[in-house]
Amino acid sequence: MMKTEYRNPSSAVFALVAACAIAGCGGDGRSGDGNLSVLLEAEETIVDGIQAGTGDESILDGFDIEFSRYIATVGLVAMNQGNGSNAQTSTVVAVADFTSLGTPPPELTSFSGIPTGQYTELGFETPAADSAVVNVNSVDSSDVDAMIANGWSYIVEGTITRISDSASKEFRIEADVPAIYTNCALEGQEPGANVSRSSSATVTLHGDHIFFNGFPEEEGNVQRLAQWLWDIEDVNDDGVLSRPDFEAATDVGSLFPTPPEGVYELTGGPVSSIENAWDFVRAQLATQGHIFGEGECEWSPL
Ligand SMILES: [Ca+2]
Repeated sequence: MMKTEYRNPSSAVFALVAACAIAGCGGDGRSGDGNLSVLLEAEETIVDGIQAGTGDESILDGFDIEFSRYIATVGLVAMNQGNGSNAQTSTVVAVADFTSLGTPPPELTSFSGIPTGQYTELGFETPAADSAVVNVNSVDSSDVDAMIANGWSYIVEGTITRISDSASKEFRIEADVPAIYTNCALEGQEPGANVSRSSSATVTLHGDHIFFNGFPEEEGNVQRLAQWLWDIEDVNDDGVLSRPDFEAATDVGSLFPTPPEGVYELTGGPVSSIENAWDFVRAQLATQGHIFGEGECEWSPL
């Protein structure tokens, strides 16, 4: 990278600034041989759904979940090599339907000509989209326009099916979830991502947190339950469970029973006080950002 000989220092600085403008790098502007491609990935729960069963990652109370659309905005990747050194930021925000990202995984953004090494602090956001949003996999323009107009980070649509009688209900979650994820790290590896001459990192969205029984720092002991979604009433009688219905579901104690009756623990999440099912959904969506599949990130309060 940047092999051009410059006749004077000011033109070199200009070229570096221009390269950063194209590549989206920032911070102190130091250049190097490092190149990082940041890819988008969906957890298999988004693509394959979540099945009823007794397994560690099954829905334990007898419901199947399928997602027909799982559209999200992801971007504003930021990273540095510790204490802010060699900070790199990307202004790119992408919108993608995570049910159909395909292979190889699409690129969210890239950094070119940056210092190599371990970027120990790495994060990203699920911000409100604006007109500059990059449509990664042909999301319907009507959906993108609605996300921009309403400040939504997510359009999640799917079906919940009760195993006992095969009855089903449709749900559609259109939500503003401007979560900021920081200090992402995959257990067993150095935090963040390593940047070499040709390297990649993966931003992964999970699809099952709205069925978690709380807001655990680690997902190992979590239980997945869906009775609460089934119990929401279609108060506006339009045949789909959506925001007005979730907001009208205010009996938090029966939807998300705490011990000894139930297993929910609603404290410690991104929404300080969960007053209805909509608060619960937004809070859980704000914890779904990961790197490299299962790498956890710290999340901000909404
Ligand atoms: Ca409804």
